[in-house]
Amino acid sequence: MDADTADTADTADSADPAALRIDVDRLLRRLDALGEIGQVIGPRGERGCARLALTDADRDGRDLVVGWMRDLGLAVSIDAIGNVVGVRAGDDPALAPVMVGSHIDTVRTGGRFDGNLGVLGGLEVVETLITHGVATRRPVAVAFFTDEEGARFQPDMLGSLVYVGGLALEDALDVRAADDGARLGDELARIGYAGPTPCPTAAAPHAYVELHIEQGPVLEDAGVTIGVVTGVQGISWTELTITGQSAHAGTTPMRLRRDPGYVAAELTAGVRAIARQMGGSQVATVGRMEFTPNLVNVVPSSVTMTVDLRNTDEHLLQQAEHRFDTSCRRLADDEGVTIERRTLARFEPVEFDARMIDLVETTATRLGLSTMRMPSGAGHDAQMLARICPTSMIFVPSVNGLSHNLAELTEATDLQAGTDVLLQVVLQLANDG
Ligand code: HGY
Ligand code: MN
Ligand code: MN
Repeated sequence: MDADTADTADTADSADPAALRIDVDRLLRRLDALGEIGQVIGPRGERGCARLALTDADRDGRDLVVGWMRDLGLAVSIDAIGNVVGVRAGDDPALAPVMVGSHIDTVRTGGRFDGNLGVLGGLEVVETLITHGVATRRPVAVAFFTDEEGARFQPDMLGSLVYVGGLALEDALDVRAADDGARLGDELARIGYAGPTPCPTAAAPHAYVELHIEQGPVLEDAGVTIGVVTGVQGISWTELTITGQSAHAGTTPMRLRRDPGYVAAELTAGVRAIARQMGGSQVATVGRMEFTPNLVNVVPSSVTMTVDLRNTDEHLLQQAEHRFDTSCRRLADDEGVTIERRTLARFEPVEFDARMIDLVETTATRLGLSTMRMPSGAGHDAQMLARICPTSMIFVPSVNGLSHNLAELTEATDLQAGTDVLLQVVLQLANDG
């Protein structure tokens, strides 16, 4: 148990559960301790994180969180894709648990809150219940899922997708890393997290609630504390390999070139034009681009790039994909290059359970917090858990709307508010029938 907890444990009282509040200083201490693993200091002193999935830093972060779970007396299980679940027993062990959680892997230029808040906020909820001697009918489970980010191994939300049966375990274990080609299953074994618990999960949770930073500017702009998340937008990730003709940069007339670098540039500008023309929630991103041979005086032989398209509406997302596909064909014909495409991730938009959305909203309102309903622009493990149990999310504001950025920050008052909402939602779910 956390040092502070030890001296309060024997003052456990059965305070009115509705009046319980979490200890935000204890939560901040854990966020800081986890944030120091894989810490990256930015040029202006920003404290970010680089804990790409299944790296040594991910292993060290996992070990730290599993240690905290065990210190709290949770029953810890690790499944065959490396998902970790710590369970606090309820009065009735036959009842399915209420699950909270998220992920602790990060992107390469990540922050200390993305994912980590949902996991450590869950541990804070459990520790608050323990220190106040508050029992629950149902068990309460705190989970972190493998490779939510999909930055190294695609697709994203890979661990929770396997957990709910959306991706076969063997196929997931054979995924190759985008950076060094390592096999996911080998990396999982190397860091010691190829667990014995079978997946997909044999039993669905009673409900799943994920506390997460918004990662955008909406709540901050509106001056609202709690985002009541209604669902997650659709995601379409594609990797393109554009192959042309490598040639001398000085001697090759423009009319004789078959330049994949030019096509990559046109496609990059093209996806932005698609998003601008479609408007609404359509977003488009080219996040990765690699030239071969990547030399100043050589027309490239090939370019590998990724395209991330998202929309809250499936039909519109398909429309964006179709527009992009049309521009690929036209440019390939015009420039005389070939374009191979590989789908890295494709998830339709997800709507969360209406009662769970209401529960988050009424609970936050009861706590006197401002709320607004909103879809999630980012992908989350919750969109996978929604396939097997009633699910919702709680958002708290991101300062300057930044995430996947070393400057990612959420104020302590908002961490307190969001985790208090999580605590009260868990208490209601863990004691319902
Ligand atoms: O890409 C996403 O939305 C998430 O961060 N994996
Ligand atoms: Mn996240
Ligand atoms: Mn993320």
